[in-house]
Amino acid sequence: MSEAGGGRGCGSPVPQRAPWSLVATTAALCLVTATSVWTAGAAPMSREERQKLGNQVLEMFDHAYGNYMEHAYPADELMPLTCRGRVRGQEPSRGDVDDALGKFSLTLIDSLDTLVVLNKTKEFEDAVRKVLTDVNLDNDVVVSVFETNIRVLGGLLGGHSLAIMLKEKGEYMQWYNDELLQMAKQLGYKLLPAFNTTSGLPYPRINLKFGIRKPEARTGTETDTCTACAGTLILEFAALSRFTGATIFEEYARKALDFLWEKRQRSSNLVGVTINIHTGDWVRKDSGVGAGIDSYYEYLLKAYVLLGDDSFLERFNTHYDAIMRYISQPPLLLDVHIHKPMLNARTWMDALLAFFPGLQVLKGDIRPAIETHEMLYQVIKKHNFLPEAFTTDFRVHWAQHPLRPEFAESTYFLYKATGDPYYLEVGKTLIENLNKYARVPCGFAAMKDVRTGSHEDRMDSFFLAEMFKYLYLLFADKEDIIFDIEDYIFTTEAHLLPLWLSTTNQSISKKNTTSEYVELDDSNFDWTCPNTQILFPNDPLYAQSIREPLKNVVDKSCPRGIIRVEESFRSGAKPPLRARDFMATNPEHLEILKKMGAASSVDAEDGLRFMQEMIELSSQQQKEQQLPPRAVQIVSHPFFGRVVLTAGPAQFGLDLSKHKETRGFVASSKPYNGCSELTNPEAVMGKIALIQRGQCMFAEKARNIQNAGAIGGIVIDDNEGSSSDTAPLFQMAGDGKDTDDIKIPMLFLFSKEGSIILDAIREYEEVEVLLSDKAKDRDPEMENEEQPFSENDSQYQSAEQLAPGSQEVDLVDGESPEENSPNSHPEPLSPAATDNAAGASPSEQNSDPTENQGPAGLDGECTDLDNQVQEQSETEEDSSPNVSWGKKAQPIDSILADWNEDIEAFEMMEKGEL
Ligand code: DMJ
Repeated sequence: MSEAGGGRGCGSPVPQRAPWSLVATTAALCLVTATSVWTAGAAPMSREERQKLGNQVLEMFDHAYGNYMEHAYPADELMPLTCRGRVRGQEPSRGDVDDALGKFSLTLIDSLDTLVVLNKTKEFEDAVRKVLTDVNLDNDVVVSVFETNIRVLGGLLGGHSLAIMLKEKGEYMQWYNDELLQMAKQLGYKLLPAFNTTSGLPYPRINLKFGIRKPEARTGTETDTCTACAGTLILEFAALSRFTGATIFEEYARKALDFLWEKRQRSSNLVGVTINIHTGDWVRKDSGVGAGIDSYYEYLLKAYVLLGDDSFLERFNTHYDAIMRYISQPPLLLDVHIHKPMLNARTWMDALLAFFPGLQVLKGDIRPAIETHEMLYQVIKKHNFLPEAFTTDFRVHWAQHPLRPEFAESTYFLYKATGDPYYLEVGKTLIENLNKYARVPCGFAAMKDVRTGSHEDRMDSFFLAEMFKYLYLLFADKEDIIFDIEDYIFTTEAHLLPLWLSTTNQSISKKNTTSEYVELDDSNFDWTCPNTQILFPNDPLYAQSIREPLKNVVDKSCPRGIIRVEESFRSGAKPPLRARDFMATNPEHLEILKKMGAASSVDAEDGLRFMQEMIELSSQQQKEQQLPPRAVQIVSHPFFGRVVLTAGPAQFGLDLSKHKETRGFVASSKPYNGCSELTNPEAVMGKIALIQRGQCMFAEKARNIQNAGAIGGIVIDDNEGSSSDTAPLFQMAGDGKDTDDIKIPMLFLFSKEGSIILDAIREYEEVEVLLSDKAKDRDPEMENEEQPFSENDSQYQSAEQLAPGSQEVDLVDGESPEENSPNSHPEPLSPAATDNAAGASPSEQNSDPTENQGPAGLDGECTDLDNQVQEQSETEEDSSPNVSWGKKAQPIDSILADWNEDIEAFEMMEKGEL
């Protein structure tokens, strides 16, 4: 660890040497690596196996980076399903997420220092040359200031940091003359106009060519920004100032941080998610450690580490204390209101908070880090990836997963802190899941839906900037890396900045900032640099002993909104009534309800939370009455099941969630719209028919292809350019008549996904697909299945077996086909019924035998299949006459409207407090 100069090391004077050796700020100033021999718990991993896993990471990186360079560069990102570059303006807009794309070869810049960490020095040299010759930072494009800072400015600075390191070593980069730094400076100046506000908080977006406000800039009218957006600049901006001597960058970033600190809610010491950049009013007053705030906290602590300024540590510690008091409900981290911090603001958590255990390690607070990490790992084991959001009882709330690196980051830091080989096993699982579920022939594809295993045509640059670094470093020994990583600090995008910056151009740090220098007392260093011998008192099983009680927290306990449960029990009081437990027929519940808002402030808080939960529950129930998405998996050569397309379900035909998947070759029907008797029955017989959307009802198309002998149907949207990336899930409704005669499964693909199949037919002629509720594992077996399945194969459904009305189905025990028909339900399923009826697919339930020890009911309940937020039901040409979704929610609507009024009143009251 480099502690020379102003960069702070451990505040604690306690020596922390043998049997631990210090690991530098890359992991934590106060971190330790265990060297002792493990006597129990996870078995130690041999050097050989670690090397094997490290090599696997290298191979995976080559697959991702190689495909980007071959098929996408100079575009910002790779689209791994269609194997081309994502160029902004040429693809349908995805909203804010596109603001990271500035036509500046984002993925290349974000990958620069990863190449060096992964020992690909030659490739790094080539990549730097490409950046210098090809990248233009002066494009007429509106970009996010935050994303451009962490990915591009950070990428250039990380590249520069390692370029000068290599040059000094004397072999590579001898020609390098600070060109990346010059580019970084140019970009820094381009971002500065964003800070032209009275508060000093930056505008969220800027036009790279025209800046802010000018009419041609097409930005500058925004009033709000997120806290992380304004508070995640100091590392890159200070590094830029200190590398170049141009003080202005560090000054601006400090001013923004000073303003946020001034605006913290003074009684709770928390910050909200979004803030008005002109008035400084909190716009969203909920507060957590995930989306919108995350890296603000990260940068306070790391700014202290990099710059050695005690005021940053004081701020961090003040916030951390508040986080641990209100937000941390181990193993959960739940958002609260900044003015009423005992009041939960949500009943779900987002995936971005997975970085927090890593930050807690840096802080030196290991126990809660281990607990939260363990909880997250159990969620991952259920769904293979961390869904973007999940509820307090571990149901999927938002089902996407864009290959985020936060969990790998925390895993790496926890391994460095504890030396527990358990974390190596966790890393191994992450590698396996990425290869098994996200790897496609042209890179790695984000998960569109972790429940179905379907993909999105997206590989974000942070996947290369962060994921591969943390995974590689997890398994690497010191000698596997060509420089001493302990001399650097990771930015939020995992770019490397050298610690020696702390002593360079130091004088600028105090200029023009409003914060006063604070002499810290000892309490600020509590937990910061724990004596590791106290943390792990001669007990190599320390981490395991913390994980043990949480072993089945996700699978077994199914906590139903663990909110202040601990406190209630501690004080002997009854736990508050939760909305989802409420029964209108229960007199005790009615009594509690009456009391809410009337008596003490605690009752009032309970009442308000109850109302909010009721509203959330009601809208959730309405969403849950929609059918979940389905998957179309291309299983023939050269896809071998690796490409999984998100498909819309049908409210008629075979329900794939209850029956075995349908597998078959595809054939286009004639006429293509499938609106009349097919003229090519011999071509679709025993196959999955492709039909174009439009001109008649979906049910009519289904009947026509079924009569021609098709075993399934895929309706492809006729609206050119439509895609599941941008459109909400589409559900095909029936025709208002009895559709029980339709026995084959029908799925819907948007035009972009449909064209992936059509292109495959053009190229390979024979294309075989699997229609299911969840993608089948892409195991090596599939790759050996180059030959079509034989007719003896149990999954192969021949035309004879599948004459209309006689197809082979895998029934749920004891149910008749009629009972299984989606149309046989007299009413929409309640959320609980949906869970129990659909449950997890057999493959999920069997994936880990140790996960299935609890009562089946509980397991089923906790397993998920909640529906995604963005869902939609539509009929073909008119509104659906046979759908009565949401009926049950009707009577409560008027109550909810009243409650909404109450909540608004409460919020006005809160404003008064401001
Ligand atoms: C990265 O770009 C950064 O880590 C950022 O701070 C938030 N998360 C994304 C990746 O998930």
